[in-house]
Amino acid sequence: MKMFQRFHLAAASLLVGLALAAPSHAAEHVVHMLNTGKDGSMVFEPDFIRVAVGDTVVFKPTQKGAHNSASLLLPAGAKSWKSAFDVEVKVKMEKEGVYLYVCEPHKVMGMVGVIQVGKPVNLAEAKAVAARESATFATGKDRFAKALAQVK
Ligand SMILES: [Cu+2]
Repeated sequence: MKMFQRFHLAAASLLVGLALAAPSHAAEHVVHMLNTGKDGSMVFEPDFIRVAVGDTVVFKPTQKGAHNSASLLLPAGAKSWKSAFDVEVKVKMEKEGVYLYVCEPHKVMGMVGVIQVGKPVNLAEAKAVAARESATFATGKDRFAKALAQVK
């Protein structure tokens, strides 16, 4: 009986070890495009997400309102994107760094967001571009800064 218990324990720890060693599957993260969200009108929700290299971000037109998602600033070597209005788009995040994106029709209302992929290697550049762009917004001027403040 003792022998069996020991074997059982060994088998169990081997299984746990295998589970921990198994490569994790790339995750999908959903960002909703909304006319009205927790932070007011015309928002991406959540407007900041931290993901791993290889993960996918899904921009969902949860409330239709001529929203799109278009990259504004990318880390070196990353592919830009631009979706059609009110059409879901999936973007695979393949390069490490900070990404800024906007809804083109509502950028002026601060409909913008930030994605951190791995280490924020281009944070200084992202902050500079965000500040320059935000100065041109009519409303939601602080949204880029609030999202970027969550980068770590
Ligand atoms: Cu929009």
